[in-house]
Amino acid sequence: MVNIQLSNAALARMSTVATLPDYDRSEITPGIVHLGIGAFHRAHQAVFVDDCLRRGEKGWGIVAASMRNSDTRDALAPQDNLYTYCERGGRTETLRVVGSIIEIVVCPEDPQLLIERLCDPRVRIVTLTVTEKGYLADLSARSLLLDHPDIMHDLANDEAPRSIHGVLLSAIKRRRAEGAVPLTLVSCDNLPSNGKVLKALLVQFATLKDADLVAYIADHVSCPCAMVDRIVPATTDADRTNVAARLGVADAWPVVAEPYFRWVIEDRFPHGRPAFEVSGVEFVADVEPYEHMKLRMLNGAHTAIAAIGQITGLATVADVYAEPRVKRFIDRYWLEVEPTLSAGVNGGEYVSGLRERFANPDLQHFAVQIASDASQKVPQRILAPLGELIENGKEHSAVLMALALWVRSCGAKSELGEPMVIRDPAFKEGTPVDQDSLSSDEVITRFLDFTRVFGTNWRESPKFVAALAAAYNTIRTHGALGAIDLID
Ligand code: CS2
Repeated sequence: MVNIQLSNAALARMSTVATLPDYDRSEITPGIVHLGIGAFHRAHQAVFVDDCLRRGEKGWGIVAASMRNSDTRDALAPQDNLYTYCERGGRTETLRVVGSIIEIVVCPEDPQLLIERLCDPRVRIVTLTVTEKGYLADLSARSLLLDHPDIMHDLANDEAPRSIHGVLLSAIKRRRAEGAVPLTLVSCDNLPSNGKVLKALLVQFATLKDADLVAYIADHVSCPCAMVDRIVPATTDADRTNVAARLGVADAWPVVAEPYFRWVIEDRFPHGRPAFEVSGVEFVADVEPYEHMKLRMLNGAHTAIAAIGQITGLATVADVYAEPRVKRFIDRYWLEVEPTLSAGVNGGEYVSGLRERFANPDLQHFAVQIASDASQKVPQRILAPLGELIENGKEHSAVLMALALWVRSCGAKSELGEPMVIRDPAFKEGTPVDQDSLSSDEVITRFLDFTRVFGTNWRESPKFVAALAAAYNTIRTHGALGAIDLID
């Protein structure tokens, strides 16, 4: 049992098993505000910022914000916001204590403090990982959910914004009045054209709340698109125990990730940025080809694997992917999707990497985690390539099957007869379908009425409706593994 806790003071006494911050943390000043401090940020962007601080770029400390609850702040504040980044793959594990987060604020507790931090003239960049649902938007229509309580609240009130849009608009307005440089906003969420989407939503929000800011945002607030790639499973208690045993100090919330990473960003930072390229971050003129490849190949396959895990009771990606029928199916899936990728990216090379990454047995990446909020992931991951394949008359049985698997994974029970755990509030509100009491055709008809996923076009195609119902029916009849095995 380890009873010393990670902190600045503890660093001096720690063993050399981990790489420790080799810079004076008291000299670091804020340059970035991050919205959405989850494990992903701490295993990706915060590590690259830590690299910059190690190289002496002291002006890029991160003030991180939670947009929802205080869990991360409560865990990390007693440890001076230090935490362990644990890189796991190929039977090796390296530990690194990351010092780049200098403060954590909790928006619902004190939104004005967050706005204060965003208005610090030294801050020039805001990064975001608030997940798909954090944009409070119908993403296919690139339009705000105007009936969402947080949007309604933020449109009507100035004092205590709840949404990213309310918070950002308040900060943009105040910075402009105070003469601070405009912020550069970098969405690091898994959305196609994430920077463009963020900007369009902010402009829409400003049009409704403060029309005076519309032109300013359009002309001065840069929102580069970014593609982020690293698999970061949720931390488990076993991870905490393991990290504490190796470090010799307790860490309330370490993060675990695979060695692979990629961060491709459009280089539009008019007011400066850290020299991330030294750490291997790629700056390009157009992110779209990379983001298409990643969303469609990695995330699409992830969503299919997660659905199979949910249906069959296989717990982790590695468990599901160890099943030869799944490997074959996912290979087929990638083969079908590849023609939808832009020229200039190497889909084949990416796929070879994915085979290894999905098989990584050291990552406990649970299907239920990836399946969460699936209704907000399916459109960009599966429906987008499926639509293009159908339109171009290309083979798409595996992609269609992935969609049917998602539908089946929203049923009440798994194939083991256990209640399905569905963490997808938007889906639950939108489509209360009792699959067991309906025919396959009826289930699909009901699903296709869920327009936030499907829009209105898919249900208009009788051929597609029948094909999806047939794929879904195969899963009902033969089970998930049996159904994917039937694809020739
Ligand atoms: C996953 C992603 O949970 C999910 O939806 O597909 O978090 C995935 O692990 C990352 O995008 C990998 O970069």
